[in-house]
Amino acid sequence: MINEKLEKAFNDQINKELYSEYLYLAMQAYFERLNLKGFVNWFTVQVQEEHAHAMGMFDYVHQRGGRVELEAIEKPVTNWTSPLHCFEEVLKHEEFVTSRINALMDVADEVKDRAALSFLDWYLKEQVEEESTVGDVLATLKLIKDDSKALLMLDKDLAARTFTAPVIG
Ligand code: OFO
Repeated sequence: MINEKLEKAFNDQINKELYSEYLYLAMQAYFERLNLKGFVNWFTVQVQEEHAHAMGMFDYVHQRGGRVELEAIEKPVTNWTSPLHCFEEVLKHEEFVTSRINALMDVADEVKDRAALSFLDWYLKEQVEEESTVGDVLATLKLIKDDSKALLMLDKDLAARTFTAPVIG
């Protein structure tokens, strides 16, 4: 049976993962408005990944005999001044999520729940990967500046991203 304090921390993180899904859906809509279909594809995959992250925790809380309490999802920002600005915000958001996963692990540590710590290791590794992937796109966007041809080339690259359902835990 999961400790009550840890159950609450998991529920908070489920909300953050669902917010991530919602934020990236808003970004997907932004790139639809710019007609950059490769970016749209990149965010479509990102949205699916965030949903999988939320559901991984949703299933885990149940598996541990806990109760999932869904809270309201915050309204995301819906506009950005440029693709570069948007990706700066993606990186900031992923860094925030990393800090939340760390905080969740601190609670698991505090209540000495080693099984939860081992489960959350996957999320920690995923955050390292996500920050690195987003950092790469951001670095390219910084090089591109106002070169629309280069932006279209990046758009083409991002069109290749595909979703593979993660095996969590
Ligand atoms: Fe859920 O990993 Fe990004 O936010």
